[in-house]
Amino acid sequence: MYDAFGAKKLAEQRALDATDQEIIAKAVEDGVYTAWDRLIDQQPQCGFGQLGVCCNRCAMGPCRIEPFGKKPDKGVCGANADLIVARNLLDDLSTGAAAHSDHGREVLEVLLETAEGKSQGYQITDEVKLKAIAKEYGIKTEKRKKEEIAKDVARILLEEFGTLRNKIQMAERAPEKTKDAWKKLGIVPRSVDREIVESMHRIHMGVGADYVNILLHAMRTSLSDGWGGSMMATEGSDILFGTPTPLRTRANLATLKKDMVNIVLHGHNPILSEMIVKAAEDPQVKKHATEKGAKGINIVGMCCTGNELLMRHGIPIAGTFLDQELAIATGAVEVMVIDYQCIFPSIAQTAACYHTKVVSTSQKAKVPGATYMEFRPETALDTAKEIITVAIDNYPNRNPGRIRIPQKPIDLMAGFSEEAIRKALGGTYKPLIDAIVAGKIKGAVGIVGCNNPKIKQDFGHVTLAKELIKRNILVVETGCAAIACGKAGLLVPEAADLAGEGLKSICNALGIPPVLHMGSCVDCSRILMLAANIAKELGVGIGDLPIGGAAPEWYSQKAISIGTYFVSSGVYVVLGIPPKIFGSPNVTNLLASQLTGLVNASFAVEPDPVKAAGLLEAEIERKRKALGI
Ligand code: SF4
Ligand code: MSK
Repeated sequence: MYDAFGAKKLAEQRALDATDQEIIAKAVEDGVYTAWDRLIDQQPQCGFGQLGVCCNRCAMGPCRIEPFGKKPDKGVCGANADLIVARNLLDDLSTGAAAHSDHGREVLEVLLETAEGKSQGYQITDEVKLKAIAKEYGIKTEKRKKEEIAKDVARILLEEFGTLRNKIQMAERAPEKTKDAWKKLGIVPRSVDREIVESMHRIHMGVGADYVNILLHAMRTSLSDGWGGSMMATEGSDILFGTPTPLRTRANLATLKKDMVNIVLHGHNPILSEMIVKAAEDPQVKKHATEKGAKGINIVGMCCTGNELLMRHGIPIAGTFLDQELAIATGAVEVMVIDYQCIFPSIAQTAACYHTKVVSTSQKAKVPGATYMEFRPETALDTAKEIITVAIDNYPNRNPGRIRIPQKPIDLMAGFSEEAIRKALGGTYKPLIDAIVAGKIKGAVGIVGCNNPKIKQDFGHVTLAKELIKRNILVVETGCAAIACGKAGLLVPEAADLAGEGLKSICNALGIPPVLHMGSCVDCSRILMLAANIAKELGVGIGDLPIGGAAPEWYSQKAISIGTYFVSSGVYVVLGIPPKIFGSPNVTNLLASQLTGLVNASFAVEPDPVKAAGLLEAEIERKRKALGI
């Protein structure tokens, strides 16, 4: 047990943000068992697992390979370290690609049901995007109602998950040179489900034994996510809920309100969270809240469903992945609504320490101890109102003595979709390209991904972003990385004062922050489109651009897929947490070095964010030199 002083010290080690530190200390004093405590209890973590050389794939195992040339050097089936590491990596990557893509499929299913008039509460919001995608797919738009067009668009996109079309049309958006590299390597993605199912087949015992061939399929599967499932999630969500445009909002745990019914929306898919936001506007629902003694309903986001709401409606965001338990530990959350991905399986046990109720909503993601309220498009708005009612009825159950809400939310600017960035530049990327050519901006880096309790919360994201902008490198972000930098005050135009002179002058001229929030994890597809459109304007491949990517605090299998589709598309990626590949020097060498000759990009691992900034800057300089600028 820690006294107040010890709890404060521990909190300072665990998180960068002052509001997080305050609530970590409270959680420690309250005796709440969080991810940081569970990590300590897991020490020492298995060395074979960390190196990726354990295999539990079949009933002849589990097997493990001695990494330093000792016996056993093969599993019972004869698999060596290269194969075991490559198969494990493909397994993880395919899990991540599946998670993104299944989310995308659900968005498209709702789009279809909306077009057919079968859903409740949804509508087609961005008709311009709907028609642009229809055109891309050869769907007639003249003299047709938007619902008719949407029906065809949803159906044709859903077909890209299956195998009949055998082609992902959206991957055609990549520049010719990038696609040529994919063709040469035989990694053009054919369909979302096909690549993922084939991954599962390939990693079965006795199928693939060649690690190179397995890794090539990993690249293809990741491309089916980035240029397929994730991109469809983004585009489908934009059609339904609107394409984001710049707006102002606030972040951190201080967005929770003392005298209001607090509802935290946690997970990934906007099809749920959008309806809760809509239902909270209902006058009857609002009246109910005041009858229970609250001043109103306060909805805040968390993780990527929070990012979706923040990007489109400016709903405040309470925090990142590692804030989910902290939000509950404020003692002020009536309900945490969850859909799926990045939700701690023990979240309901954390909630049981306070009055908070966890409401799970997806058939795919039931959680012991949570109240299950199934969310279906046909009854979406009714269910959303019922969920809010649960929260309101729980408000009087608060224990005032256990509530602590930090004082100061931080302002931020978000909503930088690819379309919004282009518009801010005057409809063309020329001003940005000119600034890059002139050296005012050296290049750009996408910082993405999660928190991981192995790293002080947000330290990797924030330190790296600050280092890069100081070096005149524009930063674009998604996921928890963007929330972290929002909490740290980097997502406001005034943060340009922290940037180098060149970047600062551009940001001041455009009134934008030096770190741009581009959305949720699936919205990494927006970064792909940004890179693709700039490359096309220049007549080069994505691999030629002076850009990079980083995931300083990643934990998720989805991040493996994201990192791999960036590298496969030509973007050098630095990881702050080592992937589980170091048990195979061959796999490591291929990913960290040989890929450069194939896609002009590779992976690097650098836990120190200042050194990571140096690596990214060196890569940007290499590409600038090759472009002759
Ligand atoms: Fe062991 Fe091979 Fe089975 Fe893996 S697939 S558990 S290495 S026997
Ligand atoms: S929520 S995948 S912790 S970014 Fe997308 Fe954050 Fe990573 Fe989940």
